[in-house]
Amino acid sequence: MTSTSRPAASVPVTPSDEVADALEAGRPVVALESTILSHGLPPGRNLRVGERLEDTVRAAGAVPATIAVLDGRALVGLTRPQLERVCAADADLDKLSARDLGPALAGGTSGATTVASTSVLAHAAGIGVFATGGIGGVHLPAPGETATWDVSADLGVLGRVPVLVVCSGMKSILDIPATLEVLETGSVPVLGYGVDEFPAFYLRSSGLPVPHRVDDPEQVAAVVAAHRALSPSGVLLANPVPETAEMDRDLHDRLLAEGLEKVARAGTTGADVTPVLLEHFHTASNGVSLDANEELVVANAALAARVAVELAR
Ligand code: PSU
Ligand code: MN
Repeated sequence: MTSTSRPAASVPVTPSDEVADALEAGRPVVALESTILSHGLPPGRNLRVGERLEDTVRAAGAVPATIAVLDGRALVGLTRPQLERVCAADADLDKLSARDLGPALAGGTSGATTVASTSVLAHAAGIGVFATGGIGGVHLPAPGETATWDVSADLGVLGRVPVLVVCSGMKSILDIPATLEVLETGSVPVLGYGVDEFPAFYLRSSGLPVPHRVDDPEQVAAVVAAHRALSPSGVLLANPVPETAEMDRDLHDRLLAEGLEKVARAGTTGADVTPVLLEHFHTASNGVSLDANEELVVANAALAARVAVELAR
């Protein structure tokens, strides 16, 4: 079974014809998110990456379904003009988390979907596998604080929506140990792909042990199938950034310290924190972090497609 369950006719998602046909026939489908394109990558580059992700999924034998909300419609599988609209320099799309979907659909507005909202819409459409770059998590406390309430909705959704999310860990701009604890609380299995240490987005390792190691797509599919038979939560598959694209650790640590200072100085909070930090990395590293981001998300799309193919057997 590749899909989690077929949506009822009343579910307000609009699959493209290609995605609807694939789901109907039980062929593998991989969901892709749009926030990484609209808020995580610069215009121009984002469209090329969006296309490359879709091509990568196809090359591995699955159908890509990039998800976004346009004019109040939750689109599952974008046409080329729709993808261009999401990636346009003047798109000015909202960043829609899961709680924002109802207001956006009812109000006829447009927005890009995060890991949380993409997971919800993928599941509603009957898609069980989703590839992204890095999930959101528990943010680091502001200077002088000891804790934060800024915990990404991505974590709560993983705890209640049965979608396999393939990522390169959580962004290294987060409190990784705290995020792993919250995933445990949510009963989300965390799998390391070919590694014993949990990856950290731009870096291959966070230094923290991964709870379970898997080494091939067949093994991932077996774990997902067994988990789904027992539990309603999602599964997190962490695939480290390819070695050739990993960032230098010293450069990474310097940019992270600078970025956090910038966020604190500007008083940036909530949904704006992640895009501001990513943008700082991309400009201050002269694109080194952009290359890492592109290569890791492409690798995740390829792996997600291979797992979706296995699950559809
Ligand atoms: N992966 C990337 N770039 C991104 C994101 C993921 O490589 O921009 C997005 C995802 O949509 C994720 C969001 O859900 O960042 C997390 O935002 P927040 O920390 O505000 O929850
Ligand atoms: Mn947040």
